[in-house]
Amino acid sequence: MSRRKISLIGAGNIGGVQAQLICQQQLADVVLFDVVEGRAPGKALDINHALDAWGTNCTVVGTDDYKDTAGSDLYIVTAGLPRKPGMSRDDLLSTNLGIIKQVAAGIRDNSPDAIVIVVSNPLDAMVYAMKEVTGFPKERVFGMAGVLDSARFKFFVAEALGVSVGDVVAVVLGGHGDTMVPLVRFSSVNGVPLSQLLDSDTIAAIVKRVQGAGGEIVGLLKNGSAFVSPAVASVTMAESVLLDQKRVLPCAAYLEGEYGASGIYMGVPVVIGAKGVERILELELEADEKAMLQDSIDHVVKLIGEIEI
Ligand code: A3D
Repeated sequence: MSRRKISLIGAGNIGGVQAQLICQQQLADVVLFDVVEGRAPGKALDINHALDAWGTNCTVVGTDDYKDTAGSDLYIVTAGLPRKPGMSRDDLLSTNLGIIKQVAAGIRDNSPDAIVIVVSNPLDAMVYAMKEVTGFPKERVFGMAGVLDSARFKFFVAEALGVSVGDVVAVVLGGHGDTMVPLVRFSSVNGVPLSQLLDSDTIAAIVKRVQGAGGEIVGLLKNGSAFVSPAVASVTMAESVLLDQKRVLPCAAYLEGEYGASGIYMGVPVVIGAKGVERILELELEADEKAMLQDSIDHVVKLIGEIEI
């Protein structure tokens, strides 16, 4: 059986780490694409020189030609600008929309059967634009945000309690922005509810920090945004597709009535397998959780309303 093929559109900070992880995990051969001359071939060559030490046979090719991505099983898209200190993700809308439209056309014309995971911000709007321009079915176009947001939630809980991060279960719903909804009631340490382990002020402080964690890193780095954890989160989703793992992961999925939203992308728990988003899981929410989620829905609806395809 020949190896699978993943194309990474954007060979910046996140794209470079994704290529490295995919090779190290022997998931697929990688095509790394970027518009900046030399960036993708340079990173590809560098990673290929580590293959021997990693004992892997998967290789990376760097290119600026979409034809080299033809026949890919899966694309992960990070093309676009990251935030600078003081910017919100929404400030990237018009610049990144133009880029995503180009990328979507390249994918549609070269790999009409591919699955696409979008990472570029503002996430919920960019993944919507990707679906509109490719015309791909909703199952095959989805976004990475919730896996990262819940990983951040898990880390802050583990840190506060001095327990293994692997024992923390944390659920985050909603758009990928300041209105995201960390769901404390569904979060636990191996089944023990957070409310039995932490006082309400500490939980509230953690929730706030999760909502602002991306901005906290932008403020510290001053020149770019988080890139290792977004790469890991998106490769986790890609792995669930390629190995048909049926993992239950929070992803930006296209909603048609679920959670009271229609015609938008937003973070919800889904089953990810070989067909992409195979099922959306609907949680029964209480009134205060519904109100927070509605805020997030309203925000995403407004953002998507600003898009012209
Ligand atoms: P960066 O290191 O700047 O890489 C982006 C790459 O995109 C650069 O190499 C550009 O040359 C390339 N690019 C620009 N235009 C095009 C184009 N038309 N076609 C192909 N490539 C192009 O940024 P990064 O890797 O740190 O972040 C990439 C994106 O991910 C940004 O929009 C971030 O805001 C976003 N991001 C999202 C999350 C989520 O959780 C959703 C987390 C972190 C970053």
